[in-house]
Amino acid sequence: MSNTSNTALEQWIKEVAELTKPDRIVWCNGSQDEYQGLVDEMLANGTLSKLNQDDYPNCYLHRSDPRDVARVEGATMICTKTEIDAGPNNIWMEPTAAHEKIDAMFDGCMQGRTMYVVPYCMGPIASPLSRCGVEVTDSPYVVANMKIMTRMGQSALNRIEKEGNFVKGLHSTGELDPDRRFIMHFPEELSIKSYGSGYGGNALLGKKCHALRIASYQARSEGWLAEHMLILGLTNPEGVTRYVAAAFPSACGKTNLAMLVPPESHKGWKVSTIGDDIAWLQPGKDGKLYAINPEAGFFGVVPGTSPKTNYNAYKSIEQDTIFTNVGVTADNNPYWEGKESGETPVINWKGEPMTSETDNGPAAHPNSRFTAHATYNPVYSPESENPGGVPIDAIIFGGRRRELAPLIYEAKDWAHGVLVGAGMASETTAAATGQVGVVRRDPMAMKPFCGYNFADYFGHWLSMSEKSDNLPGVFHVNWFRRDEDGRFLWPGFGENLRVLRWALDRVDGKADAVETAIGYLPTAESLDTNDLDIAADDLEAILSIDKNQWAAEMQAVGEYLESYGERLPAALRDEYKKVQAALAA
Ligand code: GTP
Ligand code: SPV
Ligand code: MN
Repeated sequence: MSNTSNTALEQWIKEVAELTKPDRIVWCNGSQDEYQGLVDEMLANGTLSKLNQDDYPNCYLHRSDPRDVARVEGATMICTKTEIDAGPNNIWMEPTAAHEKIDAMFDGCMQGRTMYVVPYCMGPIASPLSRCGVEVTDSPYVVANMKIMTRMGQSALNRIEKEGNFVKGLHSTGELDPDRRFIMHFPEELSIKSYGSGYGGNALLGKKCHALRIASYQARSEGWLAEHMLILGLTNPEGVTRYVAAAFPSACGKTNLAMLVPPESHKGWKVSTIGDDIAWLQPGKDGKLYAINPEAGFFGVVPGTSPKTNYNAYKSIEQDTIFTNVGVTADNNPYWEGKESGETPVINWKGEPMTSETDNGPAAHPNSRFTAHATYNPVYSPESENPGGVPIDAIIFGGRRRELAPLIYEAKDWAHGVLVGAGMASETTAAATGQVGVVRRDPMAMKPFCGYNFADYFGHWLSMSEKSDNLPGVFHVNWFRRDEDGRFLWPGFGENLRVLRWALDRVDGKADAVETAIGYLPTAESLDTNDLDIAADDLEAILSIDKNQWAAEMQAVGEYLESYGERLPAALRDEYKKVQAALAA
């Protein structure tokens, strides 16, 4: 009996089974019973443990292998036929050699295990902007996470059978040996092969592998954008809602901004969440860019989540949540740094005892994550299900910069906005293995996620102005400026609403600005600072630029862009030269 009317899918599953030799094949239907069955199985074999079910109903803890806690950019590859198509921004491997290398690892790797076939849809099932995939995995943890993070199971399979096409993703946790770990992408074949990791971005193939690396490649040829962006709705006291998309690098504030709670001073304002990590944007008939969130859940950074910093995330993870790599209290509640619940951890994320917060810490791994369904967010927007997406009025780029970048500035036009995105830099975080806190170039927050040559990607961004005559305003923000003692100059979190308001007022032509060489900055009066707790000289520092520092920065941006060689669009070169000239004037 066949499991699907799609013969390509049936055939591929047969080939994969012949290679990996599982004991059993399970086609996932996405039901709640199926999810509970997987959870029970993982509770029985120790992959999950129960948290306090009174305080945290249906919440579970997963402790991963301590060597498998983040994305591995050094083992992530783009395997296009020619190296130049992957670009200097990616690690490239020739496709035939890549298949050979990773298939040798997959050979027989599922012996004694179950192979799960997981059809999923990225985006609302009924949306023409959505795309489907099938992930084959031997990890029940991955299946359970995919159930929360995507529209998974029968409804996705139905769409695949109707449409015919899907992205193929093959995954095995293998031996979890860091030396035998590869995340390979074959954009020309619309396929992904991931071996040796169970961690989110490496293993939940619908997310970064499909919705960003493969999708960005498809988007280029089809005229849309697949971006590492949150999408939020901002409703003013008059009840008018506008939509904003924002690209910040990993662990730089997307989830927090997407769920923002307006401060006391902003009664009547409301933020609602469409998405917290990925946006697919496409020009609509009216010339505006429309965005959908391809995901259905949050795979968010746990540490730092408190009722004060991110109340809505805190509420989202009080039930039906999978916690990965957090600590535990004596009451068997999940514990993490910055929870601010007055609790004390007794076991750290590795399962080792702790006698106090500082003994044998941190309690939670800095990249510990929660997996929670989007609808638990108190400010979840039903517009997340709108098949047509939401119209975007502003695109905001941002990074973690202790110096240099002001609180906000506006690009002068679309092409300048592309430069602002392409020139982004940010301090590295625990979301990927490697050193933390080092400033690196991270164009559009897509350095780890663009499935093709960045030079072509910048060209594609520039070309959107030919496809759409009502593009969003483009801005750059920085919540992370610090003084010499490391203190943040800007209070951030809820107060970021003031910055969003300024951006939308600029789009509407309602806010004043100072023109500088790098773009438009708020005047002291145009940014609402009523009831804001900030020292005058701190405010002054984040609302101004240092020309000498910026001349050095633009020199570095120019050198970085020129490293892409002859594929770099001439229009982007013109843009950075214009800014350099303005800084020199
Ligand atoms: P990924 O899921 O990795 O893509 O990350 P993300 O961009 O969604 O990051 P997230 O919102 O989880 O934020 C990561 C860290 O930034 C947390 O430690 C937050 O507390 C911190 N953060 C977020 N917003 C602000 C802010 O406005 N000010 C300051 N100082 N820190 C912030
Ligand atoms: C990120 O690292 O940007 C994340 C987490 O959002 S992961 O899914 O692992 O990519
Ligand atoms: Mn992310």
